[in-house]
Order: sequence, then C-alpha cells, then structure tokens
Amino acid sequence: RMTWKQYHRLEDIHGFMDYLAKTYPKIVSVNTIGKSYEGRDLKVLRISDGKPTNKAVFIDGGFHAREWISPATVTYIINQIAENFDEESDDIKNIDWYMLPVVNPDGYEYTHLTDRLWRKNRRPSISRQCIGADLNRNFGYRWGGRGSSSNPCSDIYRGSRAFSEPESRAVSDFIKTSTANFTAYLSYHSYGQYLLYPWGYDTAVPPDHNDLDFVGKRIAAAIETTGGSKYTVGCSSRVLYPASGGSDDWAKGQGIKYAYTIELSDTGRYGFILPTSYIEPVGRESLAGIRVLASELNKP
Ligand code: 0X9
Ligand code: ZN
Repeated sequence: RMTWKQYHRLEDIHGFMDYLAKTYPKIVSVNTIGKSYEGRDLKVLRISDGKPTNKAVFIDGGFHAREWISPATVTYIINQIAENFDEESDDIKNIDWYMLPVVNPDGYEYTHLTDRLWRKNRRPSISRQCIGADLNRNFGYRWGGRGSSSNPCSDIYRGSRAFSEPESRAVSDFIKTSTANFTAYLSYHSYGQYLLYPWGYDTAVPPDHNDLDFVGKRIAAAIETTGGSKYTVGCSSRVLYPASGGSDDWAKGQGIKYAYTIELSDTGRYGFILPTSYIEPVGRESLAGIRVLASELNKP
C-alpha cells in the first residue's frame, strides 16, 4: 500500500498508479511508454477530464536513481489530484496531467538493493567498461557539450549518442508523438532547492526567459508560503552549472514554453538521504507550486 511516510519500491509505485486507473477510470489512465534497459515498465499516468481545449503538463521524476524524494513527490502530486479531482479548482481541471514518477526504474531499484548513491541508469557501456549513462545528459538538444562526459565511468556520462538510452528515448518519443498540447514540462530532482529554467547547455537564456522567470518566481513564492522552503529561481547554467543534454533543454527546444527542472529539498544537511519525515512537507509545498503553475497556464 502506498503511503507518504516511507520511500517505496517501484512495484508499489506502479501498483498505486494501476489502482488509481482502476478506481477512477473516467479521469485516470496509465500507459506504458516503453521499457528500461533491464525490462521494467516506464509508466505514465494521465489525469484528464477529456475537454479538448485543455492544455497539458508533463511531470517526471526519478531521472537520477538516488534522488528518492523526487518519485515520492510526483506520487504525492498524483494522489492529491486524482483522489480529489471533483473538488479541484477549474485551473487544475482545465489541464491534462501526464506524470512519470520513475524515469530510471533500473537505477531506482539498484539504489534500494545495492548502492544507495547510484545516479545513472544500468546499461553497460559498449566496451562494458563501466555501467550506466546519465539520462539527464542523454537528450538530443545540444547533446555532448559542456557539463557532460564522454567517459563511460563518469557519473555524468552522456551515452554514446543522443537518446542512446531506452529511458530517455521513450520519454522523447512519447512527448513527440503525443497529441496533447504540452505547455509545461517539469522534471523533479534533488537536492538544493532550485527552480531552474533553460538553457542548461550554456549560459545563454531563451528569448522568453522573462516569462519563465516570472512564473518560476510565483511558483517559488507559493512553495515558501506553504512550507517555508526557499527556492532559488534562475537560468540553470548560471545559478547551478552548465550541463548539456538535459531533458528540460530538449523540452524547451520542442516548443514547450514552461520547461523547468526543480531541485527539491534539502539544501545539503541530508542531501540525497533525506529522512522520510520530509516526504509530506515537500509534497505539500510542491503541490502548492503546481497549483500556481496551473493558474498561470489558465490565464488568457
Ligand atoms: O545535473 C543535473 O542533471 C541536475 N542536477 S542534479 O543534482 N539533480 O543532478 C540539474 C539539471 C539542470 N538542467 C540542465 N542542465 N539542463
Ligand atoms: Zn538529479
């Protein structure tokens, strides 16, 4: 059974998603968009009232295996919206929500069983020299540039080419072939409490960076009001570091206007090993941010 008092294994997360689809078949559906290298499902849950005028938002988590607060937060958001959909605001109901809590299921399971601090996926490099590519260096927008490595043993190994990994390929294929009107893309990571927008590949900013900054600051304000956590909002290559091949840059390149990477709590005391007592507060304040995003997307 799903709770937000502990970190769950992949099987529990998938079981929870299937349960919601079974319980609320009119608004919730689950779609397997591909398989990981080791053959695990990549499951996207959709929440929608089916209005053809709806905008769509894609939310993912679990790119990096050790960032356990990320899948926990995405499932928190899923649960709140799915279980209370009828009572939700029109801002929430006017959006089709697509959520993939675990982009990197092989890595996620590996952190539960073998190495708590594993980051990458689990596909061996061609030379079999080392295991795993950094899925957030494997996307095909300015792939191969700054902040990524060609060394298969590096934690920021970019893979042998753009979309060489089944997990990043599945995400991009799904978004590209979907008929949904994606206007926002959110990728939850940890840690540091940052709300980051493109570009990540270099210190340039997109032409509409003022819009991304404005909405980002409104999301951050809602998070702080709700739970007290302070988030730094800014262009990721400037406020964090340049890193190319990220999913946010690729989403922005696809024309998805509001593309963000959100680095959840904390700021370093516990880092990746965030105590379970943080799951609910981080979920609550993140949901407040989602509500503000929804209200911004519904403005004419
Ligand atoms: O380095 C990353 O992939 C992200 N930080 S993390 O500590 N979770 O690994 C930040 C990615 C920001 N976006 C881009 N650089 N495109
Ligand atoms: Zn990460």
